[in-house]
Amino acid sequence: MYSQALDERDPRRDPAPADAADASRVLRFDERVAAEEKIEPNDWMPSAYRKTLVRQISQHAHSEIIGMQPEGNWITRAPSLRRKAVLLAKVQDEAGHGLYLYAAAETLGVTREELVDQLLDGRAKYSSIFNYPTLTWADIGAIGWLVDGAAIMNQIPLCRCSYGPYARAMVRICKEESFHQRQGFEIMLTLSRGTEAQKAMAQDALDRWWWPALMMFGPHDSDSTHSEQSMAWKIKRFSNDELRQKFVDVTVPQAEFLGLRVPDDELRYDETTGHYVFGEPDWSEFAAVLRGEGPCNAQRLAHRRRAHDDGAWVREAAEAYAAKRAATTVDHGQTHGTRQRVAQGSP
Ligand code: FAQ
Repeated sequence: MYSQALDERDPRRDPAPADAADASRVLRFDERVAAEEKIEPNDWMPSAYRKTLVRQISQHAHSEIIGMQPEGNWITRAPSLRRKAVLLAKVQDEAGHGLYLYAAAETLGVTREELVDQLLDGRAKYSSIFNYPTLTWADIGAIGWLVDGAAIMNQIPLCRCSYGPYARAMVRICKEESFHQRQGFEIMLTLSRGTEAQKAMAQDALDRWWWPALMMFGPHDSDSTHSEQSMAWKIKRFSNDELRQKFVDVTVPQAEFLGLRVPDDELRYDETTGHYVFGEPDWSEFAAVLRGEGPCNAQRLAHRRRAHDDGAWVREAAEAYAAKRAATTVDHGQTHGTRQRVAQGSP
């Protein structure tokens, strides 16, 4: 997901030390992580730590931006002005989350352009969940309830991530995500207390979004390439399976409250463990979505590329404006400096 340049050592931040010095830096870094100190952009960090952060944060940022599409699809068709205003604000929040996250990734020495290029040319991953279609209004409820619900479960622990800029971005994002989750649940509650047709629509949305929501947490721990190291570095605080279990434990009673059925024949509450036992997601479907073969992968990327091209004039205008301001500041600075020298009697 990251450029070759980042695979190499960054000589400004990660100089080539002698072996002993390198070992002592790693030791100091590990001690700081163990002591729950935040690692900040100018601190020394192992290049593999930097690399995994760029990978995870940029994948997260791309997910927020691509994640605007399934819900954006319903802004013009929301059933009331109130619903429209709320949905518009939510989709706008997701754009903001993407921007905080790109900014956090940039502190690691990668440019936003580079990250966006990786998304647009298909090298970068984004969350599997956003490759499913939103077929009815109930899907907007299901996304808020289940997708934002899963996102919160995964992201609250990221507020304690060892990398300062990512942790701080997550605090704000999580506050907004909890509003999102509640608005989704409220849509589901309204539908499930409505007519038979509305209740059926809510059930159909739960049927289609349940398993993809469970897949959001990533592969089983035994198949997770990065979990062990990311947990040792305190980037991740819980494993994929632990978070998936927490999500199921919290969400099943909510489905019961809604009077909806979770589409899993193996689901049952285990009195002895105090947890729900649940069935196996279709991991071949997950793998296919990651390979770009999900129902909407092609559509999502095509739309993103089109939006990027359409926005070229905005980026050009912003760059021209920034260059003009920089030139004005230099002129102003020289004039000011000259005046100061005159006042001080210097030539
Ligand atoms: N989709 O070794 P692990 C949201 C990849 S934001 C696609 O377990 P890791 C808000 C993984 O990248 C949703 N790929 O990886 C919203 C790796 O491939 P790589 C996004 C996935 O990083 C709501 C490989 O599989 N949230 O919903 C997925 O330790 C509504 C092996 O996996 C975040 O990004 C997946 N589901 O754990 C927005 C949260 N799962 O890179 C709009 C931050 C795994 O080696 C509307 N990210 N892969 O090629 C994380 O917590 C972690 O990155 C995980 C994956 C848990 C997603």
